[in-house]
Formats: sequence, structure tokens, C-alpha cells
Amino acid sequence: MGNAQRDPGNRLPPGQTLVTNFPVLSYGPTPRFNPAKWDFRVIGQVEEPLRFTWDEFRKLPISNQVSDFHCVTTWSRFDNRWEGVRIGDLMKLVRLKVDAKFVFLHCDGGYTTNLPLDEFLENDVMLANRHDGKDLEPDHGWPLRLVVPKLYGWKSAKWLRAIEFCATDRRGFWEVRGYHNHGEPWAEERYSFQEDGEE
Ligand SMILES: Nc1nc2c(c(=O)[nH]1)N[C@H]1C(S)=C(S)[C@@H](COP(=O)(O)O)O[C@H]1N2
Ligand SMILES: [Mo]
Repeated sequence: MGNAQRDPGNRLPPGQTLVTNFPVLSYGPTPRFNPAKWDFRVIGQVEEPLRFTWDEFRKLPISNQVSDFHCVTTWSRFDNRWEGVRIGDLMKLVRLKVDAKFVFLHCDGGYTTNLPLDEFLENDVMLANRHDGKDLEPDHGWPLRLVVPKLYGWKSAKWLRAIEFCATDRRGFWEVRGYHNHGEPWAEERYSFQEDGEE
């Protein structure tokens, strides 16, 4: 095995191969960013929906976080330094209704994905606009993407425009096209057929 495959810290989930580049995985074209028209919304099971313009969003507190990234197509990239707004900081502005149990993410271009509320609220989940010290490349989600390090990469929605809190779960773009509803890399939750027999 070459250097690329070695896993000194036992941080590589089963079936994954380490890469040092940063592949682009997108379904469809990269949307164009227009700062005058862009907005970011928090909707659904909240006491009051929120809407941020680009200038308003830029005033939220900024944090850094280093995490590993695992794509279901089998590449993993270690030690990504993400900069942006921690979900914990965003949530200081959000009053959830008691019925909020799931999160559904809406992106420019129509991509969607879903995850349980408790996993969305993990400490390492971020709304990122910088990666390894640079603004995100357009292909990697500029101006804003979600990062959910503990789930496969397709949950890390690029070009994120809205977070919808939901009482019931709803499958997103890949989740209705054969990918697992949960997507936990250490359990290799890759495909929806694996959900058979799960509760
Ligand atoms: N809007 C949107 N977000 C997306 C995707 C996409 O096609 N559209 N692809 C997902 C997949 S499959 C992965 S692995 C990661 C890849 O992020 P990257 O292209 O920055 O490596 O983005 C995820 N977020
Ligand atoms: Mo992916």
C-alpha cells in the first residue's frame, strides 16, 4: 500500500480510500452566486422564520473546525479546516417548535438532503464558507455549504439556501435515488436497500 492508503490514526472508515486532493462531487451544474439576490432562510417548525441577506449573514460569529470528510464514492479527505458559522451559534437565533425532529436542507439548483435534528445539532456541524484558509471554490459550494463530518458527504449540502425544520422525516435528492437515509460511514450505511430490516 502506498502512502495514500495508510491510516495511522485509524480514522479511515471501512471501504474508504484516503485522498489528499479535494475532489468535486456535484450532481448538475455549479449555480452562479449573486450577492444582491442571495438569501438564507430558516423555515418550518420554528416560532419565527428567519431570513438573512448576504450582508446580514456575514455578520454572524465565525468559527473554525477541523474534521475528516467521507464521500460514499469511497474517497475520504482528512483534516479539512472549515471556517464559518457553527450550527450552535445559528441556533442561538432560532426558536424551535417542540415538533421539530428532522432537518431538510434546500440548495440552489434544487438539490436537497435530510438528517435527524440531533445529528444536525452536533458540535462539529458548520455552515462553512472557507476551506483550508481560502474562500470555497464555486464547485465546492461557494458562498455557503453545510458540513456534517459524521455522515457521508452527500449530507454536506453545497450552495445551501434554506434549513427547514420538520416534524416528520422526508428523503432528499440522493435518499430517494438509492442512497441510505442516514449515511453513517463507520456503519457503511451506503444504500437504501440496507435499511430493510432496520426499524
Ligand atoms: N447542492 C449540492 N450539494 C452537494 C452535492 C450536490 O451534488 N449538490 N453533492 C454532495 C456529495 S455526494 C458530496 S460527497 C459532497 C462533495 O463536496 P465537494 O464537491 O466539495 O467535495 O457534496 C455534497 N453536497
Ligand atoms: Mo458524495
